[in-house]
Amino acid sequence: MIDPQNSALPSSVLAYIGLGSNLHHPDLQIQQARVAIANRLAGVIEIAFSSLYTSPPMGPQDQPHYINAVMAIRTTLQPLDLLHQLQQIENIQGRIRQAQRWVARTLDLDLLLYGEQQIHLPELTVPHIGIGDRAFVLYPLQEIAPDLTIPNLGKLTDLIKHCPLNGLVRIPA
Ligand code: A4P
Ligand code: MG
Repeated sequence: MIDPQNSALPSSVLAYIGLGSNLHHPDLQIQQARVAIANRLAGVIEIAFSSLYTSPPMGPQDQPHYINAVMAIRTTLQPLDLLHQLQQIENIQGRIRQAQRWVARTLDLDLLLYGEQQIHLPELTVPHIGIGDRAFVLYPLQEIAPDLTIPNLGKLTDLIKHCPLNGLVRIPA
């Protein structure tokens, strides 16, 4: 559960990251990314990490099932700096960017929430554009932050009521 009083990083912001992978041992990709974010990024500490979940691909169906998880962090990084650090971790883990959206990838790191901020930049939209209707984001979020309210969208519990599982399965630890 999230401890809002956590003060290990003064003046930090509580942010949420969505992790996804469906290539080259997805569970290991997620684990490796967790370590990179929590242990190797200056100005970031891990607050909570959900179970792993598996689900069929959203988008083109000719690709493997995904493994997803969400992570809560506290960070002193500004949103764009955090995004760039996450993209660098994607690149290190062999992410190949293609023109076509939603194709198979070794690692996708999405900045889901950054405090209560709403950000509309060419490079960065926060809350993440898909946060309100993706089972593979909402259900893991519910596990680590059941009382969460998402700017502009409302309570997580209400969003979940309107979001079928769509084949999402939690993987026991
Ligand atoms: N960008 C804007 N806002 C953000 C943000 N909040 N977080 C920009 C991260 N990036 C953000 O992303 C494209 C551009 O989005 C970036 O250059 C960044 O500046 P990308 O990761 O390069 O490409 P993408 O992931 O293919 O596109 P997109 O539209 O971000 O896709 P999503 O929403 O990430 O979805 N099915 C299952 N079951 N599980 C999944 O995790 N993921 C996707 C990708 C498709 N199907 C899936 C899953
Ligand atoms: Mg993405």
